[in-house]
Amino acid sequence: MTRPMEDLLETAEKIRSMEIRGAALIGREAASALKDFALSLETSSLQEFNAEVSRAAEILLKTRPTAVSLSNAIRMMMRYSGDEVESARRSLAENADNFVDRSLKAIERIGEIGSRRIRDGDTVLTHCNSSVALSIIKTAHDSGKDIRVIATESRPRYQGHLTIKMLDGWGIETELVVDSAVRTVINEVDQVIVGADVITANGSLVNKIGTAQIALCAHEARTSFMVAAETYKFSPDTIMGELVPIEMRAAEEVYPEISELKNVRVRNPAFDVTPHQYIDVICTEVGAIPPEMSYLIIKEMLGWEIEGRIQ
Ligand code: RI2
Repeated sequence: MTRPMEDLLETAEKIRSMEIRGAALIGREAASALKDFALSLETSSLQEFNAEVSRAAEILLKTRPTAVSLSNAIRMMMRYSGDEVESARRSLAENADNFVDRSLKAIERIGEIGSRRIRDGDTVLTHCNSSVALSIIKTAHDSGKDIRVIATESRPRYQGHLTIKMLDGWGIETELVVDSAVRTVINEVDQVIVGADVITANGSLVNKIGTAQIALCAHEARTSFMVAAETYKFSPDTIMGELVPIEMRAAEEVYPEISELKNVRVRNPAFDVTPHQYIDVICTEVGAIPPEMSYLIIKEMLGWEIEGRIQ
């Protein structure tokens, strides 16, 4: 196996095992991995270059089936052009750099836009570990607002532990709760803020398992529910009628000794779907929008992806 392929497989494995995780980071790391692969590929045949890059893109795409940031990033990479290997390499590398740049700027911008919706003295509840939701929380804190955060553990992978360490580092008062305590604390909460793995054409949210239950609680308690999502988290495939595949992960993540039990199975879906009726606003880098506007975001921001596919 060639060195470029070994390196790419190593990144793919880190994404699969969640050593690299979080939808935005997955997209950026996949873009960088594909760029490094293309830059170090030893060939002067454009046909071979195209075939090898496509093969590498397929490997990355299969690592996490739900996160649309990954497929949108790869599709943006694969729009490279060039009539010989060197120009194709340069074009792909440029696409990768543009994606990474777009992602980092979007997260900062969403922080600014979303933080305006947080008031001084608010209590915010967040689930899992979303860099984009945390950008909003940190920006509000940095602008001098006195806020308090309630963070869920986010079983089975406990990404909530990452969240509380980050919040602690920023000096934000934080309380950790088990996932099932959300109904107990929701009446103290002013805003729920979560990230997104996918936003569908009808404005529904696919995010870490447990998000839909939190949204239901928030709806019942009349608590505002805000989603932080860059435009590359919106799914062009859903305009074409495709359903979002929900990743099922290993039983051992939930119950490590499962092999000792003969009559028990574990079901471990990584994500769930929150209906758009439970979402007050989606903060994107192009503005805070109602979920019902998702179709337009897909058409305007990712329209190239569906061009030619709508008959
Ligand atoms: P950012 C994560 O998925 C969580 O579901 C989180 O809400 C979402 O990605 C978005 O994260 P996982 O990789 O892109 O932990 O906002 O399964 O960082």
